[in-house]
Amino acid sequence: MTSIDNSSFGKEFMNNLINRNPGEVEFHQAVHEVTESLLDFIEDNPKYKNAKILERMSEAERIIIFRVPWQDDKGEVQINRGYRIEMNSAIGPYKGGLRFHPTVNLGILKFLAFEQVFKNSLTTLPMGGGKGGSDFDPKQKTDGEVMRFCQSFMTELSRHIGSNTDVPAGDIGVGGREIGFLFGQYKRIRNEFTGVLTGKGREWGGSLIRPEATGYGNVYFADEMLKTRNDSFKDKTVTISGSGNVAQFTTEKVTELGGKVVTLSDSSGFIYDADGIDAEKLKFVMRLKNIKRGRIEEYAKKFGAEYHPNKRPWRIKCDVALPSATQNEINKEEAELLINNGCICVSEGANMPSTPDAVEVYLKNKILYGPGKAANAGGVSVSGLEMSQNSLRMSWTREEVDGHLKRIMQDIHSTCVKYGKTKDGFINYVDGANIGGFVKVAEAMLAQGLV
Ligand code: NDP
Ligand code: 2IT
Repeated sequence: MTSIDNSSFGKEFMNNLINRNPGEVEFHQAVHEVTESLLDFIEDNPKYKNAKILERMSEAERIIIFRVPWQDDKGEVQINRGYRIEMNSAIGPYKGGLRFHPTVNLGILKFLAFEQVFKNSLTTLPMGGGKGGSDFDPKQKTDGEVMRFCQSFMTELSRHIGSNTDVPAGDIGVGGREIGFLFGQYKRIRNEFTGVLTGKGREWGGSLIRPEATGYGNVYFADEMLKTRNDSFKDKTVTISGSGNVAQFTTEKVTELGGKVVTLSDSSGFIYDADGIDAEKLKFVMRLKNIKRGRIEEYAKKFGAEYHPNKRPWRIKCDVALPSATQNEINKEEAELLINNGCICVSEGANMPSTPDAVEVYLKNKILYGPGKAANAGGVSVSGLEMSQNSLRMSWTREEVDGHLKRIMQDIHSTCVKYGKTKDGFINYVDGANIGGFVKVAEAMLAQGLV
């Protein structure tokens, strides 16, 4: 397999990308990974190379950056920065979440938007890719402050989005509460009730299973990977990071399938509960995180579990690891620790949680490794189904949506096998997802001319 270091096209392409996007290290990382997978494929298919498809895909169609002024409860003026990256609309309207977190910057949102294009293509649904957000930190803010921020953010964003143009959703720091405030302001400004956001409440156009979809979808995907080795979640010990939307519903589905989840985390540390986080304990986590908005440390106090401040859970022995917090949260040493402790499967609920040298460790050891753009595509898939239901002015049952989600995750798995199976039978899901996601978008771009 050709790698960037021994391909003149690859080296020149990456050098140009880094020079044109200085300092955006996460964006460089995401493009580098995809390019490694695509080099041979592009050489074998000169039509993509001649039309400079990869060069065009790594340049956003449009980027919007704007001021978000708002007033806190003390009456003090606050200023944040808002963004929307409209990355690629070859196969459908821009689609992807909004992240509210103090670390948000242009490079992080560009990496997320770039990955989203491939992910959305893999879902089989007609969605282009985008991402947005703000450096606003919802933690320790009152509901009133979050509402005023969301209203100000949407006052500008509303000119750039629409149900056939760009359809944002949630991501880190953006859940049901924020989507509600954003939707209310959009409706007021544009005077239209449309499916302009997904992740809405079920009383006002939201889809059943959307809150569960990313976590459930990742477990369905990991289950498909396990099946290729005649294995399942039954009696597996599972480590999970994060304790937000994705981590919570991942825990629920793993437990339902007979696995035992022993860790959860937040940005302050992780908890280790050797007895397993069962349905009752998960209810406590959901109340703690979604209503009280407290710290995971409180779990350890309540249930007498271990709490490890400022640490990540990867030192804990497990069979399956499901990172569900943030990017670059597993490094090379942690990947080695996982494997030395007997881990056979890593499936990513978060976007790009493993550093490139951690991924190298997984592939070298031939464990089952599901990269985020395939494994966590269940969230945006049910967003796509929410858009369909909004267009039809109908809503489907839990069973119907869950059935679609399962089928989509199986289809994504098959696509990864189709493009990622190597001669010795090993499935390289990284190559499979990158090539599988690329083809549909590249063909659409070729058909649409120089756009
Ligand atoms: P939430 O905001 O609900 O939860 C995020 C969790 O991750 C929290 O426990 C948070 O801890 C922790 N976390 C966030 N940033 C950091 C950090 N820098 N270091 C350590 N811990 C951190 O977000 P989601 O559950 O929605 O998202 C989690 C991941 O899943 C993200 O990578 C997101 O991009 C990805 N994803 C989400 C989808 C969705 O549908 N929501 C779809 C596909 C992927 P704390 O509370 O302390 O901040
Ligand atoms: O990273 C992701 O796929 C998401 N945050 C969900 C995007 C969406 O539009 O539902």
